This record gives sequence, C-alpha cells and structure tokens, in this order.
Amino acid sequence: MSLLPLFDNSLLQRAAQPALEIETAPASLACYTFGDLEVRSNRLAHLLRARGLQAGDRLAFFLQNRIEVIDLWLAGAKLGLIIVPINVLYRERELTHIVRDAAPTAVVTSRELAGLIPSDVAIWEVDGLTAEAAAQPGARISVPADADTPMALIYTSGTTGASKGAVLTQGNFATNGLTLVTAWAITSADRYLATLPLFHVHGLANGLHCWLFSGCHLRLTERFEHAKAAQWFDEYRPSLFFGVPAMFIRLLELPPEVARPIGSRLRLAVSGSAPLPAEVHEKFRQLYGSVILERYGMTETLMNIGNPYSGERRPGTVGLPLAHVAVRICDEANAVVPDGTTGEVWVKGPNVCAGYWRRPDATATAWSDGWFRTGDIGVRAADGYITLQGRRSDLIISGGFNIYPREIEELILEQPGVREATVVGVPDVVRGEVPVAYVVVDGAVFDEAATVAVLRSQFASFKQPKKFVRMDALPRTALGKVQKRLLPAP
Ligand code: MCA
Ligand code: AMP
Repeated sequence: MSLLPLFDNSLLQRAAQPALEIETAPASLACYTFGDLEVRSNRLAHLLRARGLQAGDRLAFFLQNRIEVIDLWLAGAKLGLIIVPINVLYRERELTHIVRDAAPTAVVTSRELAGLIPSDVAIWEVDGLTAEAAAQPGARISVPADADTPMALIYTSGTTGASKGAVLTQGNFATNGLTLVTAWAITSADRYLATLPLFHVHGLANGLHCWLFSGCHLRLTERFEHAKAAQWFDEYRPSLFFGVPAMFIRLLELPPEVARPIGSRLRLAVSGSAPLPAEVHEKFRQLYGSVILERYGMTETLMNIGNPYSGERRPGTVGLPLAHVAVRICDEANAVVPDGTTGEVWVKGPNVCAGYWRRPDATATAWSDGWFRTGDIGVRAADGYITLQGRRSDLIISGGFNIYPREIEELILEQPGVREATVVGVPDVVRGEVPVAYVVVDGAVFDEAATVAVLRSQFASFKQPKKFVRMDALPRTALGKVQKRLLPAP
C-alpha cells in the first residue's frame, strides 16, 4: 500500500473542495482546494526532478508550519524521496548531526532560519523554491511506490546521546493514517485545527494524513500559541483537535463561557506524545464538556495504543491496541508477563518502522524476534486497558518535545570547571517536565552564564536546563552510576 492512491481520494476526487486555510496576516486567510495542492506539488516535483533528485534521495526541511511543508511531503511521495523533517528549535549540535547522518541533497528552509544550517550542505530557500516551481508544469508526475518505499527519516533521540533516524515507509504512514481515520470516525465533514508542528509525527503522521485521507478541512497555524487559541477555536469552529498535554493544560485557562461553546462543537480532542494527567482529563471534561481521547505512539512505530472512540476513555490509561497492532508486556528475560504485572511494552505491526538509518547495531538492539521494544514501561489490566508507568531510559518529555539528558550532560561536562554533571526532569505544571542540571564544579573556574550561552547556541530552547544546582558530589552507586532518584529537589 503506497500513499499516493490514498492521497488521490482527496487530491483528485475532491479537487474542487476547499482543503486548507492558513492565516497570512491578521484577519487574512490564504485558502486552497485539494486540486490546488495537487498542482502545487506537481510543479514542485517537476522542479525537484530538474534539480536532480531521484527516488531514495533525502531532502530535509527546517521550517515552521506552512503550506510548503505540505507541498514537499506530497512531492516527496510522488517522487519516492525520503523527506527529513527537522525540528525548527534545533540548533548547531542537533542540526550538524542530522545533516551529516542523513546526508540530504539539500535542506529547504526560510531566510530567517538559513543561518543556523551548517555550511556543508546545500540550502534551498523556500520562497525562491516556490517561486521557481510556479513556472513548472502542473501535470502529475510520479514514480511507482509500494508499502516498503521509504518516505521519511525522522530523528528521535537515542539513549546514546546522538539521535537516530527512524526509516518510516509509505506503508507505515498509510497504515497509521487509515487506522486513525477509521478508529476516530473522521470524515470529509470534519474541521481539523492543526497547531502541532509538522516536523514531528503527531502533527505529520497523524494530523496531515488523517486530513488527506478523509478529505476533511484543515486550518493550519504556524505553531500553537495559547494567547491565540480562543480566537482560533471561535473563528474556525473545529470539530477535531490533536494536541500534547501542555496544550490542553493551556486551554484550561479559558473561561467557561468561552470554553463551553468550543467544546460543544468539538467532536474529538486527542492527546498524546506525553502522559496526560488524569486531573487535566477531568478538568477539561468539566470545562469543555468534551472527553479527551488519549493515545500512545512513538516516532519509530507511529500510533500503537489508544482509548476507544466509542466506549470508555479511561483517564490515566492509553487504552487498547489499535487495529493491526500487536502488543506484549515483557519482563527482563523477554517473557510475556501476566495481566496486572509491570513490564516493557513491545509492539509489532505494519505501523513499525523499517529500522534505524545506517545503524544496524541500534536496529538489532531495539528489535527482538520481530517485536519492537519501546523502552516504555506499562501494565495491562484484565480488561485490556494499558497504563504507561514510566520509561526504561531517563528520557525527559517537556511540552511534548523529547530530551535525552545524556547529550546535554556531555556538553556541560565539556565546559571549563565542570567536574560532574547530570540532567533530570523535574515536574512542571504546564510542560509536564523541565530539565534541571546538577553540577559539581570548581567554583573559581566555572562560569554559569558562559555555560548557558554555549548550551543555547548548541541545543533547542526546550532542552535548556532551567536551573544549575551545585552539589559537592553526585549520589552514585558502587559502580559509579549517578542515582538520579537520590538528587535533592532543585
Ligand atoms: C515551541 N517553541 C517554539 C515552537 N514551539 N518556538 C518556535 N516555533 C515553535 N513551533 C518555544 C517557544 O519559543 C518557547 O521557547 C517555548 O518553546 C515554549 O513556548 P510557549 O509559547 O511558552 O508555549 P507553551 O505554552 O509552553 O507550549 C509549548 C508547546 C510546544 C506549544 C506545547 O511545546 C509544542 O509545540 N509541543 C509539541 C511537541 C510535539 O509536537 N511533540 C510530538 C512529538 P523558550 O522556552 O525559549 O521561551 S511526536 C511524539 O512524541 C510521539 C510519537 C507521539 O506519541 O505523538
Ligand atoms: P518520540 O521519541 O518523540 O517518538 O516519543 C515517544 C515517546 O513519547 C514514547 O516512547 C512515550 O514515552 C511517550 N508518549 C507518547 N504518547 C504518550 C502517552 N499518551 N502517554 C505517555 N507517554 C507517551
């Protein structure tokens, strides 16, 4: 199963239907039909081919949400390219690693962001690219593809510090999108407010594909801004909203007279990417009259488990395995544990990626007998509902963005005067967790402001430690491993 025939239900079959609106200036919207998207992506595909891109070549984008991301995705599917989405908040270290590892032909970016891209890769400025594409033919251009055709390389932080590219195929995106459209009863009558970034799988694999597969209507915003949320909901009147818990927590700030009408029009609100606190689930229900559907996924697997659309959406749980997905809970000896017993969540299905890009070692470690070991710890109740209880690694999730402490620790340790460093997530009301650094330093040499400046230049803003806590020594096991649980509150 390749993607283009599924997109064609909208691009060709609904060519004249309104597909998308994007705010271009206050009170001014650019509107597109599905036919417009078909022609735009054909023109871009012709241009990409003229620039030498062929099936299997990588093309990266480093962009906020904008129509060109959609054009690139569609043109990529048509030409069999491997699209590499890059988080716009990434800075020097993250960008250098991805660009070297994925070796894309070019990075498509905006004028404002171009200066951040390492100089050893071609940069294609997005407005120039779009202007040049406008002169290309609008007729369909495509190459044969199937379920195994790679569609994207999406970088996900590894426990080793350097992130790995998950090779996601057209079949992965097709399965995931079709499963969600069916599970969540999405139809062409829906109106989807898309504020999630298109460079991560929540916005890309779920949002974009549910929209294109169902032929519903989309309002795309550059990013989520809680100050604008009330206005967006009021103007656009969405029936669908997908968000991370931080967004739902922000939405709890709206007064009841604003929230109620929003909730009455919202057919479905989906939360994922990080745990949704049960009290947020309950407060949202009280304020909006809408019961959030929480689901669980990963970059490597797209969506695995979700609460039912019809049936109990149980707060604090991620629900039941999605269609086509097999789930096991296993112990340290790789044996399946009985219901009620905690273990690691393993998954198998056509949603699971093909492996890590050029990392056979990491691929071999993550898969066991055809099962993908998620690293998430969970328990299954007798009635099948699964609750996630933590992670095997010390991954921090802040506002739905992932942080692996190791990469931050490594850079802090490189700074003058730092003897020991460890980074942990501490609870935060809005973002769930925020990173805090515990350091043992030589006070005469260590310069906190200089360290902060280096971190800011190298890493995304959400990875910046909110505080440096100075310690005389870090608590360690007899083997020297830092015991993060024994650290004092910051
Ligand atoms: C956040 N910031 C951004 C953006 N998003 N800056 C530019 N463009 C963006 N798109 C920065 C802000 O500048 C600010 O930086 C900080 O993040 C917080 O922004 P703020 O406006 O205060 O927002 P907030 O109310 O705290 O909410 C943050 C957020 C953001 C909008 C919820 O965290 C977000 O977009 N999260 C979504 C992440 C996501 O899509 N995850 C899915 C991964 P500063 O701190 O310097 O002031 S896929 C996944 O996990 C799996 C597979 C799954 O299951 O879905
Ligand atoms: P990523 O590396 O961006 O693919 O993030 C995947 C991780 O996000 C998973 O391994 C989980 O730890 C976490 N995650 C996603 N959805 C949920 C959820 N509903 N509840 C708890 N954790 C989640």
